[in-house]
Amino acid sequence: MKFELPKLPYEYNALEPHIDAKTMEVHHSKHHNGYTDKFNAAIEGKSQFDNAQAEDILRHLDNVPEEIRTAVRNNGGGYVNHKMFWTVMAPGKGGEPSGELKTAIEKSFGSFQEFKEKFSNAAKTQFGSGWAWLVINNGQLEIMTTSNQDSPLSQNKTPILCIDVWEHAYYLKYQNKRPDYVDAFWNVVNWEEVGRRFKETGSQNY
Ligand code: MN3
Repeated sequence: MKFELPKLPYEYNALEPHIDAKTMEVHHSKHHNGYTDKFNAAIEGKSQFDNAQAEDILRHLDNVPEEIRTAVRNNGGGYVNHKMFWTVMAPGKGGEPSGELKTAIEKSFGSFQEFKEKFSNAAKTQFGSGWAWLVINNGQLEIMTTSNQDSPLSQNKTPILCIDVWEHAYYLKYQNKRPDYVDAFWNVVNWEEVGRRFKETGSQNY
């Protein structure tokens, strides 16, 4: 196997009560595992991907052979998106960003509260399955959504925060109430990790 399902950096029940253990277990061991297997199956035997990072494959979807491009877009996207999602959450987190990221969010959105409302709204109103993102686009912070498992990387944007709004991410606990799940998500956002990602890619622009 080329790409491996990453271990969660915490236990399945660690994000309770905001995200329940059963959802985390199914989401990681079934859904994320499924994307990982299908991604590996899609690129099997394609030696041009032997030393490639999954993120780089998504950055250059045009270079992926047409007959596997859709499979790579969907399952490679699912692989990479979830890998990031697990790291931007952690138990006992939430609160607000600090340092350079805080300054950048205030500069871009007016205040942390305004950012939070705008991001929540994007997540709550994304029609059907998809993701909401905070990305760096040409040095600027932006909120965006994608459908299915599409990655901002494929649009030359670098994600630093994301929320999965597929029903499988919340249905067991929240049923049809996606807004409640989005509101609960703020209690588990790992701002240290988001700040680290920001520093890595975009902080020089602020
Ligand atoms: Mn998911």
